Amino acid sequence: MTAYQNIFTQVQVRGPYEAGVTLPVGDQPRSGDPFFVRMLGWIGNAQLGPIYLGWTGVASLFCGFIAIEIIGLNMWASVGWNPVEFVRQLPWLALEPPPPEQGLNIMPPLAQGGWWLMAGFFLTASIILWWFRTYNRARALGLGTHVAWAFASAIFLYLVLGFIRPILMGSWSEAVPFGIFPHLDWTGAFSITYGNLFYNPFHALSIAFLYGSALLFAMHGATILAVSRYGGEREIEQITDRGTASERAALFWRWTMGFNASMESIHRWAWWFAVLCTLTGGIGILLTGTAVNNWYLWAVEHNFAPGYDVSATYVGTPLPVPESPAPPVETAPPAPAEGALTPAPADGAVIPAPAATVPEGGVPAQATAPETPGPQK
Ligand code: 07D
Ligand code: 07D
Repeated sequence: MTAYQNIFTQVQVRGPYEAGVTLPVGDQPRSGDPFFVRMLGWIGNAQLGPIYLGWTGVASLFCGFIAIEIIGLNMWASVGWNPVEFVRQLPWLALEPPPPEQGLNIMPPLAQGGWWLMAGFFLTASIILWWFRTYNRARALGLGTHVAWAFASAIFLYLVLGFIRPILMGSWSEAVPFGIFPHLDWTGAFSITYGNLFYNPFHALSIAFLYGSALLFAMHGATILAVSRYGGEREIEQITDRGTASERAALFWRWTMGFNASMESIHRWAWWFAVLCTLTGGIGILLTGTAVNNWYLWAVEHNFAPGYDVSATYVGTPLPVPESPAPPVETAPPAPAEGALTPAPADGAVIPAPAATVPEGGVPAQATAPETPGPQK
């Protein structure tokens, strides 16, 4: 039985090289002589090549190379051209977008985001050229263009993050920096700046589709591996021939959950989950700072987040500590209730801390939640 718990491809069929279908008139020939690599055969097809480059492929790689070059050289310059420091600090190095005072200037000084704009231009050109490649190659093979449209959904999020939203906000400084940890810092800061992205329903949808994609992928991958002893991976024949593999796979889920996807529909599920992850995500980012400034306050307004008083004063009456009477605690009078948050002083001054003395041994447990009514009758 364990022989069927296959994780890596165990059988590699070697035949003549697969040359591929005849290319449409006007297309360039495929380049490179194909050869077999056994280790590639463990994780995919053992045949490597030939590859179709075409002009979109060459142009995309060229633009991608320029972008990486600009980013890399800027990062290297930022450590004084020291190669050791460059490698050591690489995850923390950044190429930042223009500062806010440059607005949407497309010709800022190079050291003030000019390089960032140039790198962004070439990276975007590279990605879009690669999109055309996926579209054109699918057409050349007589396929549907589903891969291209799924990729377009990811490109939509990428463009929202670095191009469309910054334009709507009127400043390139809103865009994401290039850099491994710097782009994570940006992501964290973005969430905090706009009042916690968890309260953005589109972020929630995007997460649901992300997690859903992982779950579906696991279910589908596991199901097909589980029936590979019956030829389950030969999905096309299974759809038409109704072999035992397909039917057992379907029965497994019908018995487990009462419902099963079909051999075909499981791939529609997967496509939609993946596409909707970045599509809903892009909508969520597009709304942030443009239509909604603070997702937490938005959630309070829409009754799905509690409106705390965060003015650092105690709210509610002190609760007695079990077994001992609560020592008197001096608390400052509560701040005037002006909406959910105490507004920051207009002159930028620090909000004065409320006067509160802490008795020796710490403050006793305080009721910070609003008082709840007694049990409903
Ligand atoms: C496995 C397919 C292969 C792709 C890989 C990525 C580069 C970047 C560039 C050094 C699943 C290749 C990486 C070409 C090198 C320089 C300057 C895809 C697979 C292996 N992120 N992000 C990563 C990008 C955003 C976030 C890793 C790109 C948003 C979080 C990698 C973009 C936000 C975390 C990376 C982009 C965000 C990451 C691994 C573009 C919100 C992590 C990615 C173009 C969505 C994780 C240190 C991966 C990590 C991570 C690349 C955008 C958040 C460097 C190219 C602005 C929270 N991101 N990211 O495996 O380990 O993807 O970070 O939009 O925790 Mg990111
Ligand atoms: C980035 C699409 C563009 C990529 C392209 C690829 C190359 C390289 C090279 C192959 C990833 C180009 C490729 C150039 C090719 C080689 C070698 C897709 C991209 C075109 N979040 N969050 C999401 C969670 C928090 C924040 C999405 C979870 C905090 C921001 C996703 C949690 C804060 C943004 C998600 C969590 C925060 C997001 C991304 C948990 C930070 C976004 C979906 C459990 C403190 C993005 C609406 C995706 C978005 C996004 C998940 C927490 C910030 C579902 C699970 C509260 C700013 N978050 N997040 O597919 O769309 O990205 O938000 O805490 O912008 Mg989040």
